[in-house]
Amino acid sequence: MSVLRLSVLSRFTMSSSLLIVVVSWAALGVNGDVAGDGTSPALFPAMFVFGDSLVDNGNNNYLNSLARSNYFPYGIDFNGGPTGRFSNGKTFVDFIGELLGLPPIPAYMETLNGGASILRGVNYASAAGGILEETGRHLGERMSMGRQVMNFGRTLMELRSTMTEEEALNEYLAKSLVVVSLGNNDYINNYLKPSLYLTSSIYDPTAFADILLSNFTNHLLELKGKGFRKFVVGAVGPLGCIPDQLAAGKAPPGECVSEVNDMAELFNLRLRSLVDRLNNDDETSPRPVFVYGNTYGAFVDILSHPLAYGFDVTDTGCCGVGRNRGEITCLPLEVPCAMRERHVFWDAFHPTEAFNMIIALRAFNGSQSDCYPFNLSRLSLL
Ligand SMILES: *[C@@H]1O[C@H](CO)[C@@H](O)[C@H](O)[C@H]1NC(C)=O
Ligand SMILES: *[C@@H]1O[C@H](CO)[C@@H](O)[C@H](O)[C@H]1NC(C)=O
Ligand SMILES: CC(=O)N[C@H]1CO[C@H](CO)[C@@H](O)[C@@H]1O
Repeated sequence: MSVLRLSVLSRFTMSSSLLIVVVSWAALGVNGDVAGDGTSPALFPAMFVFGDSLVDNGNNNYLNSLARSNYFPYGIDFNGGPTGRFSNGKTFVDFIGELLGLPPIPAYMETLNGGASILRGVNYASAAGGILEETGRHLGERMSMGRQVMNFGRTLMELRSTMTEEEALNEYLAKSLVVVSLGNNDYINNYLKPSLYLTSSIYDPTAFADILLSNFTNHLLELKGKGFRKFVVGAVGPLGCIPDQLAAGKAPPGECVSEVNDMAELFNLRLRSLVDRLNNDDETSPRPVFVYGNTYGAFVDILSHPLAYGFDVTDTGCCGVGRNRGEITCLPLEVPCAMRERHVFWDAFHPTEAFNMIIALRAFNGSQSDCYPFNLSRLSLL
């Protein structure tokens, strides 16, 4: 961590406000010595993660799936090499865990049969998985949101046998953080693939966003029903800007595919309203709190002012083949670009570790435009 922190410091010298954030991160003692030993006080007792390849930390290694990344050069900057994370290094959830003072959270598949401790949280995320069951089906096995929530049910049974005092378990669940980051695949591996999926011939973008949100809400309420109270739900990213979409040549040079970004914005506006509705309508006690993580806004900000964040390549993967290095995603043993930390995108679909860290910092201690109605640092105090 300390090496990373130094390189981050020098990278951010152009942006004094970010520099302050990074320095205060260091002051918090978030480094290899403190975080990760599992004994330091954390801001939440545990973190449970539901998501897709942006945050999958190895679940798909155990599935019969084309969406896997447990090979070099994935993990080239990760201590220990390839793990199944779709990045050169850490995911934004890894960084959020560090900022919160939590030890690394195991992948769900690694917790089965007592393989890893579940007490500080579990990550259920699965590459190619989406809100809808069918999403990503052409890539093979994956775990949808519904399946991930079901899998949490299994963890909960185990937690019940560990924490036999009902009150202690209830308090643990109510204080734990739930991170949900899903929906990207319902676009790129469903709605935007009309030759493989029917959704775009049945629904216009508004109706599709409504279907997604209605399913999403049901699953979220299911998690609430199991006792969770603190949720952060991530926006869908500006998918029209990823190398995979740029490689299709549907945008003028130097621009993103605006109709794809419009779809993501439609979804995100509704997601933000959903957060308001869930926060205002719920009278149960303890009152649940939902936070909207505006990864879309942060992403667009970084793509519009890359130099301020230390990036100079915003439209091309660091690893991958063809136009924008986005026609074929990062291949086994492919030699990636040299300046990984100056690239926003690692492969055709996923950002680099350098980018992921900024997103995590903004979720942890960003303003209302990053994290609405407030950031994770505040959420931890409730
Ligand atoms: C969070 O942000 C506020 C306002 O920008 C700043 O004053 C504070 O030091 C930051 N805290 C941490 C822990 O980074
Ligand atoms: C994040 O929330 C904390 C705690 O409420 C607050 O002190 C801080 O200013 C917020 N960060 C920003 C950048 O607004
Ligand atoms: C789990 C869930 O909510 N599934 C629903 C998703 O949306 C479709 C269309 O509205 C419903 O038919 C499913 O039951």
